Amino acid sequence: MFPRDFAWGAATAAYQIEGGWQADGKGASIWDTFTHERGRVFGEQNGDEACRSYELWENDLECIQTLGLTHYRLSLSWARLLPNGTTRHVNQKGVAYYNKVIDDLLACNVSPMVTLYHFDLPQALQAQGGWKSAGTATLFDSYAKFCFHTFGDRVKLWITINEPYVCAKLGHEDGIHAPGLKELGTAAYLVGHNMLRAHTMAWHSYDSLYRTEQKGAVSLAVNSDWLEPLNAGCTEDIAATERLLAFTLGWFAWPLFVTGDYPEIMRSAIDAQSKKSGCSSRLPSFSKDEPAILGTADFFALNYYTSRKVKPGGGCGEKLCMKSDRDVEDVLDPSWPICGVSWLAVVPEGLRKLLKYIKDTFNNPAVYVTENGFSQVGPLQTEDVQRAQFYKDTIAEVAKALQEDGVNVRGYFAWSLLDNFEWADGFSVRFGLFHVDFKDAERQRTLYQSGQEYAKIISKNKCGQS
Ligand code: GBH
Repeated sequence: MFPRDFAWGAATAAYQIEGGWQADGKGASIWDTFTHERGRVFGEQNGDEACRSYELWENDLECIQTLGLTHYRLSLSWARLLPNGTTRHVNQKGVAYYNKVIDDLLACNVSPMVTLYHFDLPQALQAQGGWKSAGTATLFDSYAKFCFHTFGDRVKLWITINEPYVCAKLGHEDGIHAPGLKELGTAAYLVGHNMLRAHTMAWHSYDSLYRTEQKGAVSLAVNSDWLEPLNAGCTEDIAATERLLAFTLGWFAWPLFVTGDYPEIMRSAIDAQSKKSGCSSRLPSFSKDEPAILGTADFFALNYYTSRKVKPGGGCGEKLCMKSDRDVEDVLDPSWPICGVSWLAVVPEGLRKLLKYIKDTFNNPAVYVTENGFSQVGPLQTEDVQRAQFYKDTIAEVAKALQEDGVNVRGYFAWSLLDNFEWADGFSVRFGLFHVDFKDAERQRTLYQSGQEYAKIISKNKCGQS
């Protein structure tokens, strides 16, 4: 059903699994700071220890082998490598840790896909303005070059930034992710802009300094729901759906794949709201003096979890905010089952539709589904029948996208290898293919039924059979 070289993966992120938050000279990140403040995370939990993957990496490697993965997507902790965020001081213990991870993977015939940034900015850089500051993009570029130089002989698939949408909106508008800012209608756009600039600089660095020798590929991972008008025949709902798509997927994918600039729908909505309030546009512009952004993604990296129906609505009183710029409300279809978190309606066919949309809108790029998963709540219950079914159904939709819609899908990464620190939900929400016992000092990992199911799917397809 799948091509021979299809990437079968699972994904994790440094802060969610590693622990060792102060081990061997690691610097603090904004998630260390955020989780140590009261009232930020469910049950006042934090990732100080998490799955303890910093000490127990070899157990993770066993999990990876049990599943038969061909690829493993991990993220590097910027502050573990560069404790103050800059290359002036390199933490060699951190370098050694990731060298071992990468070498062990390759020794087991597993290809690493490496994310440079998955939400965990070094605290030292937050103190200088964080992602609101243009200088952070330049420092990210130096960090990226350091990583290409250090690990790029062995890593061929790179993600610069994971989900800039989430960093920008949840971190700087909603305040529910680190750094916990609620600066309505301004900071998120600035953060998104600097993240795009950071990505672009890093891609150009790779292209000019490393690509010829290392022969890898670099992209940025966008998250997007599949969106449909609440009433298929209603013009207002159709327009609202287009607006929300522009403000989520389009915000980052349009500049990278279509025009080198933000979607027109997004720009004009923000401009109009800004003008009403007598201020200049809150959406920054790309400068002609900077490296071009169009074409700086070597593949399309998509994190898909769920779907929504859309209609006009929103706003936040008199204030300017992203809600009033977007003027949309998204709702769940009552027929969609919900799993362990309220936002995750189970809609496997949404992935197929979104993949087709990406093919048509972004000029048929190579696509990796870099995250997709299903959450469970509660205690050890390794018979996670629903999730096993979810993976079967979702992968069947990916197969249809490949075969019937001709989407150039190159790989699929389940989120996540392990139950882990689920950001504001702490350890209460479990996304793993392996259960992790967080009460156990050894953090015992136990295969869920869904993990078994995924392993079966992989082994059936790996050899290009069936
Ligand atoms: C991914 O984001 C992350 O990359 C990953 O680290 C995380 O573990 C995984 O999801 C599972 O959550 O709380 O109602 O405001 C997926 C995109 C966008 C999904 C924000 C959750 C929050 C909805 N996420 N959304 S709400």
